[in-house]
Amino acid sequence: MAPVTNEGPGGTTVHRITCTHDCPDACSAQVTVTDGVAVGIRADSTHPVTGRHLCSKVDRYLERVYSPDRVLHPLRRTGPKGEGRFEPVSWTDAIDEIAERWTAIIARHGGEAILPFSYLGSMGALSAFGPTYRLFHRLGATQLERAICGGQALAINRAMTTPLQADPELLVESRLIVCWGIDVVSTSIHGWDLMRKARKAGARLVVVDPYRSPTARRADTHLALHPGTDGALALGLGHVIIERGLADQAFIAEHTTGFDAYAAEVAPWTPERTAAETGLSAEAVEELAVALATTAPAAIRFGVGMQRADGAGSAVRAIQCLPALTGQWRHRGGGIVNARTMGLLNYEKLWGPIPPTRRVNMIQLGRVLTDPQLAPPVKALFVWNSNPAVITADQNRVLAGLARDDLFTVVHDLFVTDTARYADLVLPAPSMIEHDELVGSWGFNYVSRNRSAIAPLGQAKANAEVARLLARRLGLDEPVFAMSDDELIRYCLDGSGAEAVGAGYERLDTEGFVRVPHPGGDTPFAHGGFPEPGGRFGFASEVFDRAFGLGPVPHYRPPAESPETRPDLARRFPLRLLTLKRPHSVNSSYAHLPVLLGAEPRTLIEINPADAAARGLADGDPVRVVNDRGEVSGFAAVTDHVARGTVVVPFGRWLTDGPGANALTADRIGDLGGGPTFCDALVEVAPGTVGRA
Ligand SMILES: Nc1nc2c(c(=O)[nH]1)N[C@H]1C(S)=C(S)[C@@H](COP(=O)(O)OP(=O)(O)OC[C@H]3O[C@@H](n4cnc5c(=O)[nH]c(N)nc54)[C@H](O)[C@@H]3O)O[C@H]1N2
Ligand SMILES: Nc1nc2c(c(=O)[nH]1)N[C@H]1C(S)=C(S)[C@@H](COP(=O)(O)OP(=O)(O)OC[C@H]3O[C@@H](n4cnc5c(=O)[nH]c(N)nc54)[C@H](O)[C@@H]3O)O[C@H]1N2
Ligand SMILES: [Mo]
Repeated sequence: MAPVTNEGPGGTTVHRITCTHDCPDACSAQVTVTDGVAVGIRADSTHPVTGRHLCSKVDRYLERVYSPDRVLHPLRRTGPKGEGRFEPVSWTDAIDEIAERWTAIIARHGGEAILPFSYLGSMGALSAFGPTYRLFHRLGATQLERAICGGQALAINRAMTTPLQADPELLVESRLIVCWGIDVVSTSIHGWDLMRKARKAGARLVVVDPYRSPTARRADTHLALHPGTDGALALGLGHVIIERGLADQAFIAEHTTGFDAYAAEVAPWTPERTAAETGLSAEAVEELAVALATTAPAAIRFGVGMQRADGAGSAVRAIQCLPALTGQWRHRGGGIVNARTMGLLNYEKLWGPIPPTRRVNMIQLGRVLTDPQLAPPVKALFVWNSNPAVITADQNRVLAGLARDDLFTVVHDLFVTDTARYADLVLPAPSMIEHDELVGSWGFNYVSRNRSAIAPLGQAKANAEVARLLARRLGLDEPVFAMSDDELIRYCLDGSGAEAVGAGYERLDTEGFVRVPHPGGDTPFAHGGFPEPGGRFGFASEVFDRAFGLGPVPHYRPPAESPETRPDLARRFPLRLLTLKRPHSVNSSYAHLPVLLGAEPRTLIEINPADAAARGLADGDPVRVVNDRGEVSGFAAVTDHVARGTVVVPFGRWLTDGPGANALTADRIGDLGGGPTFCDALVEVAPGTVGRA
């Protein structure tokens, strides 16, 4: 089916749209439009991954599109920052004001006084990585390090150049699937469909997760380790596999280097020591090790969830050692599956040359905005595709920064988010069905092209259009700023990796989405071909050492804040914090809409029965979660889904209920790749006062 078909009388049309939410599934949906109004959305079952259903959010996407809260024209602040009082202003005036303020700031403080801040509110090529990047490159603005989401694995894959990944769709052939720090049932429901198929054919599912997540509840085995101790588990598994003579000696000899150094590293990680560090039993560690070595094909699907602790990068590398040790790369459906880079599209062409300006990590926005020593100071903030007031670390510091009267803040969004409430100007953005896009997928091997199904609501303008308007007003005359969306899509695809594998402009325009071959085929590393010298996997990897300076062999790096590593802190804050995504929202998107608020009207703090009893707390009691960084109010949900000593705070709620999960998180950067430590923090739970939450 072409992206648009006429469906009979009454001017009804059906449009194929690939979802641009920040999600691995990148689903294909059909939007029915009558008289210019979208009246229905359903799964496009011709898409092999999407199949017959959408997720609970996109099923109700039209509530988002036509929400009474949509920003429909530019707004200028009339009250104090944070209060959210605005008046309408024209696009011309808004663009003029931005250009004048930026020009003055650049003249006085230099381009680095401007900070662009974005993430993946839309993961479309034009919206996320498009001409907006180029605009800020041209202005010599400060650069943003965007490592907030799985930055550790991305950095390792970048250093190695070829990611260590099997085709995710081959998981249906696996006999053993280990979901390691991923809650597929909530965060990749179509990935879960594949796992269900595998299980129907007899596969076993093991989940490694400190929380009994919806996925863990459905697993054959759930290993509830302490947060941030994944590296110890991975080394402990290696220990047992070697100790029991279960390593694939032929694969190791032919396709790897540095085995002896790795064997020496894992030698002290006996099942007992691993158990002591992770909180698991020695038997559980031994059992999983034997299963990984003796079941074929076995695949480890590791997620972003395990990349929120100080040692997560080292843990990822230790996990990467396991399929090389067991020779699982020999088999279709064996090895590792994780987030992929959307590298088939020529985003770099859109960005243009990157100037040698300073870089700041988005995780440290609060620190950057409030640091009196920073030279030059950040005087202008431009936010698109993101809601930093909610999603980045150390929320109280972020809010203090956003409240600065001398900071000129512009927020481009569909809604007046918590961040937008602090903006001087708010610009209206379109939903994913209101503009053209080129969409990669970070979960599966697909490339898609969207044509808008309906006209933008009100005066909404897409990110690329805002970049064009600003560039024109600022006198930047590069060809990219003169290209229409369609021309940008063509430009991005011309000579791209996508085009080389058959997903060129014409075909994408006709077919909507194209499945592209998995790099390296069905068994990319069965015969070596690893992205290291000699095509051999480096148990002791010079590439890894050179990139990160952590030594060639993965070491265990414990959590930065745990009762063991910070006994001083644990005397006041004895509980380990998990800040978890919600099944019915995408990060902070939907958190103000009935989709989420219907499912979770209140902030629920999940706590183990023993921990609740020790604090005199009963289910439903008002509680406060506290540490030195902040405080979150909510209601106790007493449940054995969380282990004793751990507490769960929901991530993504808006400030309507008071501070959210990130009021408790540290802006500490983890061991490599600039990754976050959102699930590496100590807290205490205390009785709260009724009312607020
Ligand atoms: N419904 C929904 N879907 C989403 C999103 C959403 O917000 N809602 N967000 C999207 C985005 S941006 C992303 S990155 C993906 C993320 O999707 P996932 O990769 O599934 O990551 P999370 O949901 O953050 O966490 C998954 C699990 O990791 C566990 N975890 C936390 N810390 C640790 C640890 O130290 N070790 C281990 N082993 N496990 C740990 C958590 O308890 C949680 O159950 O989902 C995407 N899809
Ligand atoms: N404590 C804690 N913090 C976390 C996490 C966690 O698990 N725990 N997860 C982290 C992860 S993995 C991620 S990816 C980040 C997510 O952080 P963000 O990417 O900031 O995610 P959202 O909160 O969904 O904000 C996206 C915003 O973009 C807007 N938007 C959507 N489409 C468009 C568009 O076309 N144009 C414009 N201009 N705006 C648009 C949406 O309305 C929304 O307000 O959060 C991170 N923060
Ligand atoms: Mo993410």
